[in-house]
Amino acid sequence: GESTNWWKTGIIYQIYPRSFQDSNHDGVGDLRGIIHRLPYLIELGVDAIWLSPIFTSPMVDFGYDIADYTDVDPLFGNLADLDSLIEAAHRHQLKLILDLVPNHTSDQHPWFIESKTSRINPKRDWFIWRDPAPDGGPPNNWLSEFGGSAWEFDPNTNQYYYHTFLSAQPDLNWRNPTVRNAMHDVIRFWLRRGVDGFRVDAVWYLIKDDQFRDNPINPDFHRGTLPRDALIPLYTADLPEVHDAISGMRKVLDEFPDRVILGEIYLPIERLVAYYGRNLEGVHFPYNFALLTAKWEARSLAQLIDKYEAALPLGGWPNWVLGNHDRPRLATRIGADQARVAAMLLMTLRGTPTLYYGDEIGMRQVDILSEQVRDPFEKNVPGIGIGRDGCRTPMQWDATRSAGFSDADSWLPVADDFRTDNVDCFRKNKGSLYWLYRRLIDFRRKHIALTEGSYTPLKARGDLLLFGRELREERILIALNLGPEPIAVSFADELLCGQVLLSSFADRDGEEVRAGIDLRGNEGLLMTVN
Ligand code: TEU
Repeated sequence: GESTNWWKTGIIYQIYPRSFQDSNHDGVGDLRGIIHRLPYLIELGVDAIWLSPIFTSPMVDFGYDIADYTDVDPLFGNLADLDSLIEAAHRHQLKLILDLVPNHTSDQHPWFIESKTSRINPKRDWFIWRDPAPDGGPPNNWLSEFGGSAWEFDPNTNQYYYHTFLSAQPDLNWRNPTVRNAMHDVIRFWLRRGVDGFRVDAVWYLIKDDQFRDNPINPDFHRGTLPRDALIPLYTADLPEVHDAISGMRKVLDEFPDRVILGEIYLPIERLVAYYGRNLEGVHFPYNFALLTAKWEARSLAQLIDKYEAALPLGGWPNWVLGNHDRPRLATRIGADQARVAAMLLMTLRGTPTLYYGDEIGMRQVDILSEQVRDPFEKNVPGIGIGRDGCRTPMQWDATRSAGFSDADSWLPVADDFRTDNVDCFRKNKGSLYWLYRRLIDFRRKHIALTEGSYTPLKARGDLLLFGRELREERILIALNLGPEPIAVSFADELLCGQVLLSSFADRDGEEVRAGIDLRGNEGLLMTVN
């Protein structure tokens, strides 16, 4: 039924394909590599894999600049490899989600190459072209997310084209119905091939002001100075017409049974939830990135969770994220001790968790020497400390060369802790973060209160965050200690007793809980109570 959709009860695992597993000795991950590592994902217990883009691309933004939406880049393999991956994944009840990048193409995409040829080319209006300002400069003050003006001059036709990101990523014109249809065909192409859905890139940017009005000047626009919420440009993001464009894609998706469409949207919660659509005709859920920037403190977290729960539209399904390929690694943000507590939080909150590859082994943000920087964003806007290479380093499988990721030198350096911090070592150690994830994932599967149950905030005081998940007669309590000092938790007023299902230190299974319990520093506890 509706309430047991796989994308609601399941766990999504994000793979950055360049960095997961290399199979052809070029130091870059690929599809065959992912197939080879499927047993790992099955053992971990996740339900779906989302692949960052694997399509034909000059790789200026590592695949987020697409030159052919319906083919696989040779770096990653070919269509037959993708078919094999779909088939192998499905054989093990794993779903496969692809990354759809509808906002922009590569400047090497045939659509753009054609569009560039002349002002009267039939594809001219597939992109956003404007005359120069009277002084010959850009048409208006719109800025690129990746630094500088968002307009690039084309001397051949004497007009500028618009790019939200790099100039190598021209924006498609989503006001043009032909563009929409072309993207709908892309969606159908992959769904027919058996893909289970899409994570849709940068979807809040799809529509721009049709009068091309200047954005209000924001001196803090450049990244790193403010949380992103304060930086939403008025005329180039989150415009009302974007919802119609999204529901158009959703309709196509709904031509196929059991598929999912998830939106990448960085907006404050009040604006984010509009992306479910007024009648849930938008994305199945807009990614909730609140925990990526949240203050790691009990009261702030509790407030954030409450705010999100309260903002959800009726029937709108929640979700949570602790890391992705654009943001600094969790273990570095909050520290290795709290990464265990965070694992427990992610796997016990109400809503679909998305787990970023390597976070299950506590991979850290890697310092990249300036001469080794690969991220075009970091190259364009250097020195603001938010480069993305450090969270995209090779998966740490074992203690051999390139961490078992490749038998060649890897495209980004492997973290220098890889000899001790890797899957191979952690698998042998039942007290590891890896095993904590495995057990949490297993509990999530066994206790439907954790997937379909209600969420009840109970306490957020000092370093203690306490909440409940409940479904029919099953009642689970989650107590998290966000600090290094022990905490005595008392349930006296609630007359609770029960037993420990799991400590984040994995050494208290089955312990009795009577009217209260002691938490050690940095400990999380999962308990059943009656
Ligand atoms: O990111 C969109 C986005 O919001 C960027 O501003 C992102 O936050 C950026 O990486 C700064 O940290 C998506 C992808 O996730 C990103 O990897 C791509 O570079 C971008 O779209 C362009 O396709």
